[in-house]
Amino acid sequence: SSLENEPFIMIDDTKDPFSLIGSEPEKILIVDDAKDNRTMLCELLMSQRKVILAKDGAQGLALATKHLPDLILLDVMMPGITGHQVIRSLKSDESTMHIPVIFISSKISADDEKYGLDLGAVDYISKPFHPAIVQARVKNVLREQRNKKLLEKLALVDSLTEIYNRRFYELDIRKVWNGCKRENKAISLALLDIDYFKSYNDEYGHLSGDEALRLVAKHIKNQLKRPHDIIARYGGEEFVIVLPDTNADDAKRILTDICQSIEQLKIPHESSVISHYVTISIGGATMIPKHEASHEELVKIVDEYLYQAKAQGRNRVCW
Ligand code: GH3
Ligand code: MG
Ligand code: MG
Ligand code: MG
Repeated sequence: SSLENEPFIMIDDTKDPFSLIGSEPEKILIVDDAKDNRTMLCELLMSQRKVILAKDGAQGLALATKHLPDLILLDVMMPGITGHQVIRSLKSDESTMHIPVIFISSKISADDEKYGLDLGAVDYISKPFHPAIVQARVKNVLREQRNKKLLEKLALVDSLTEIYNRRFYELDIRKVWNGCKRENKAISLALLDIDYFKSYNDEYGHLSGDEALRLVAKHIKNQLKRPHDIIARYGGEEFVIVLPDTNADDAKRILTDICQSIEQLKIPHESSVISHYVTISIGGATMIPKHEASHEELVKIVDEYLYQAKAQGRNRVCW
């Protein structure tokens, strides 16, 4: 069924990687041991969506983990693993626990339905099913799911610069830290601060300051090529860069390039003491995470190096 007539928040989703509403068709996994049911449900739901079919619980679980669908339509009575066991398994796995599940079953007593909802299903459809009811309920759940994803992304993106925000950084650094600790890999971190930005605002006005912040953020983001390297807005005119699995030499080269390229952007800054253009100072450090250390200690070191970069004249990387 068409999604075109639905009321929906309009967001410009051309600004990758934060295309806030995915343009990919939604994926629905149908798990039912009766072939006729699978065929009918597939025909009902396939318009503008991708439908994946599983003929029993085991296959359902495997396909759910592999495809991470946006919705699962789950039969209850199946030979082997029942629908109840399938949903328990889905809800106990971090990667699948957030996928909404709708039961579709001929077990239709109030107790059956309550049991299914208690297991974490978002809805319960009785068999024999009415085609229009299946379509309407699926549409509702998918809409909720889209809105939820949209809000989750909005919560992690800085609205001015459209790079990640501090909250995303806090989540990301924990994951990266633990990952590098497990694999005994180095992690490099950097704090970046725009030089004499207060006087930039004084000279050109706050709106121009905002524009300069956007330009600098976008430029740095474009220079980070590997998918796991991230830049986030740390505070006012400060940014943080996380480079997982990156040794000190590589990190120094990347950050030196970034520092130089900002001055080469030639954003006029006539009241800067050290240049005619906007420049940044960077503090950086590399660590192999150890049991006793935390990522906060790395931040502390990096912050001291940033202070040194400022003290030594700005527009430089200190290590
Ligand atoms: P330094 O070289 O020592 O970093 O000097 P600075 O002037 O950049 O340092 P300071 O921390 O004193 O000033 C930071 C300025 O950044 C002050 C604040 O007005 C400006 N700023 C922070 N966030 C924003 C923002 O979102 N938009 C604009 N336009 N300015 C901002
Ligand atoms: Mg069945
Ligand atoms: Mg600052
Ligand atoms: Mg500054």
